[in-house]
Amino acid sequence: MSLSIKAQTLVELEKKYGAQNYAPLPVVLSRGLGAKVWDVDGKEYLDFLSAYSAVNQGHCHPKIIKALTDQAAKLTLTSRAFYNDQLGPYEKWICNVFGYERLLPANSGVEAVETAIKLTRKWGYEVKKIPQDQAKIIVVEGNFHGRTLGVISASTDPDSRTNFGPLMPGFQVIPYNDILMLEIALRDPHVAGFLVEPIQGEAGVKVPDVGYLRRAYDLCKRSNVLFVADEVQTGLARTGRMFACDYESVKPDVLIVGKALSGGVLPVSGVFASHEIMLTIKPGQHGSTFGGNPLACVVARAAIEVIIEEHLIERAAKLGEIFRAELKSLNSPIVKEVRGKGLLNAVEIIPHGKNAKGELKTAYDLCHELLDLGVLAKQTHTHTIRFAPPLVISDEDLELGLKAIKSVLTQL
Ligand code: IF1
Repeated sequence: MSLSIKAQTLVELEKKYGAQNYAPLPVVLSRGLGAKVWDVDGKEYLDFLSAYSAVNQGHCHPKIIKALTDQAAKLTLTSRAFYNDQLGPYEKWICNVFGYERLLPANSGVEAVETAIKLTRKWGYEVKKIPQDQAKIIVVEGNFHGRTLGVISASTDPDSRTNFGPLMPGFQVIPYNDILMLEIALRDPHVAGFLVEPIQGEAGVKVPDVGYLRRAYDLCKRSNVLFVADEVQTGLARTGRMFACDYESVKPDVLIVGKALSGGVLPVSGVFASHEIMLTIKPGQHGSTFGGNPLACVVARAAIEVIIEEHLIERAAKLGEIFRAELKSLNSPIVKEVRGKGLLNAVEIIPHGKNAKGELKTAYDLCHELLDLGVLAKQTHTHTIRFAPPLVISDEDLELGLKAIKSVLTQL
């Protein structure tokens, strides 16, 4: 489908003036509400990406927007050089909701991950007494924790790391979903933490074996190592629980939250931990200009209230079962696997047919076909399409989206 002049003009501006660190699908969006977005020509789409699970509450949720606009007219940012009237009440409220003693507020997801890494190392030196500069953090193959130099140093994806060196030492990589390898890695007395996504998002929605998280947590406790969960993408009702770790009643020592913490309205993230862990960072040892700003506090509280008030946890669990069952029942010859939890799902396809260039079709080609059918989805790696609609999607719209996805998956 070719773009209109209006859309093409906007694309050209990005191509001419912007860094080219993305290759977006050929669609130019201008409005969103709930599970729907509209392009500049008024065409309607169902959003099956949710900005990578940042829009769990749906686009422009009225309650969140009202919280944003009311506070924006009062006070948006003071810096942490002073107190403000929103941060303390927000910290108390959200720590109570999530069951933690303390919050370190941040902005982007990767900033929260970097903060968690610093916190884990600090605890390692000052509580576990690991020799200076010897602290290690265990990570897993296929991890994705963001794009800053610290976390790409843990990455096993060449696209994330090549020619960004020298990288940061102190990470030990083991296979995902491999308890024996974790047990062996934990024998090293210099390990401070184990950083892991409860379900690997970018790796293609890789769900570990039942019991993996629980056994990993228990092994960490036995080795006096912090279990650090990156729930930036899996958190906040996306997988059918408030956090994916809840499926195994695992309460991470350090919990990293982002994306839907603001409902996609502005960057809000945070790190949750106990007094003992959190208070290893003293005044002047960490911070950020916007971290804990009053606007973020009121937006985040509204975003979490929406999840609770609209029962989005249960909704994600219910709709996710329907979604996976309907795709599995297709028995499509081009579907290798349907996997996920709640409304974080992915379909791995078998290359098939021919695209316009006469090459074997990949997930990218199917995403283009879905675009023409009014469904926005994005491939992750060559043969996997992630499907993650806003959790507020109606039953009818889920069925509409499924109809388009099924038609693309059953074409031969
Ligand atoms: C991009 C991927 C998803 C994340 C987890 C931390 C972060 C992310 C588990 C960092 C961010 C985003 C980054 C965004 C696309 C998207 C993504 F494809 F890159 F890998 F979701 F899977 N932990 N994921 O998924 O959070 O700093 O971005 O707020 O880089 O294009 P951030």
